[in-house]
Amino acid sequence: MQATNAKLKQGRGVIERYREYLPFSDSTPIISLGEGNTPLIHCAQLSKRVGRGCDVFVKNEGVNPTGSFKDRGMTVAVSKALERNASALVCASTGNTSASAAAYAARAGISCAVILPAGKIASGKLVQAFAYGAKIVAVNGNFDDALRIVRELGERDGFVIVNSINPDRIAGQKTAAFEIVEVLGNAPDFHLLPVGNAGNITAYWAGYQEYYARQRTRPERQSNGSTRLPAMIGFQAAGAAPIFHNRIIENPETVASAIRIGNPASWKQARVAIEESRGAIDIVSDGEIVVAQTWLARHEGIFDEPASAAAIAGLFKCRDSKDARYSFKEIPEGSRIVCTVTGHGLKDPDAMQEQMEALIPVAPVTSEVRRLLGL
Ligand code: AN7
Repeated sequence: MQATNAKLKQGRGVIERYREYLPFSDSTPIISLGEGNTPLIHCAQLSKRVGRGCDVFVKNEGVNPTGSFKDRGMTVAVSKALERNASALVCASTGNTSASAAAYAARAGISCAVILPAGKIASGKLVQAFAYGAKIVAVNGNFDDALRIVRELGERDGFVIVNSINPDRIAGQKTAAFEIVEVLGNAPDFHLLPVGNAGNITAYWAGYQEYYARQRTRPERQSNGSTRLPAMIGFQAAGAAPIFHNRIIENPETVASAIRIGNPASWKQARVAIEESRGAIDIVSDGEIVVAQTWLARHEGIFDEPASAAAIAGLFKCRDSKDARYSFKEIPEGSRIVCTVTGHGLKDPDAMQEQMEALIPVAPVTSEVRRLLGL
């Protein structure tokens, strides 16, 4: 059965690859879609833009099975839910958590209820929740209202919350940091990522710390070890920046609907990650986000969703702006920088609506086409 074994290996997800770092016993069922093992892409144009011989890498989480980093946490949360005989999942979401929860619930053969802020979910993500057969409730409120309701619904019998307040989600998501250390041979000097509910920055920091601790206690495991810890630099959208401003934002607003969150669940843990790593939390405007999204697609061939582009906009800010909380002007020569692209650009096609509408068809005549191409 060699062919079968090869196939099984190819589809291995984060639980099979990192079981010893996860809360799993031999009898825990595994619900996986082959998530993780995403490319860490060296970006020549981004590196040039930063200068000083720095190398910038993008960890492209947009190529996960449902198109975002949430799948890493969901495979663990749903597998653990099954171990506890759960019959239903529930989550609040700005879109990606619900897409991922719905897919893994379908795979596990259990039901999934998703509570969404009405009119604020990117169309690609809403399509996914419908496709995977979730029970969908839209509330006239924002994500923070939806999460409050989910908490109030509570962990009733057979019912598991799969937002990042569930520690199994964080445990799964920390595997992205492991993969980065393995590819680079060490942790990077800086790690930039968007911050919404602040679960991911918490998870990455946990992952980097865990590999660092292992290296110190078990140095024979060179290939898995890291001898440094990165500075964690998180970016919020300017209109949805509770951690940056150190206060709850009642009516968060941003084009990056995934991070339109005013009261993050992992606020304290994010603060700890930023302080312990000597990193920073900063803001980027919607305008900067849109520019960065287009720039990355056109210069590196990586199409990310607006929330993810906040990290790229943040990189530009660190490089170019006097107002940056963290300046890359004095960055040590040859530093390694990783930016996480958290979700795929196809999730949010509405962002390109205007350009798509401007496409007026012409007669199928070569001379017409030539004229439009300016040839
Ligand atoms: C693409 O789906 O909160 O700071 O409900 O979808 O860990 O919340 C999504 C968040 C960044 C922020 N990038 O991560 C949800 C949700 C993308 C996202 C974030 C989200 P966290």
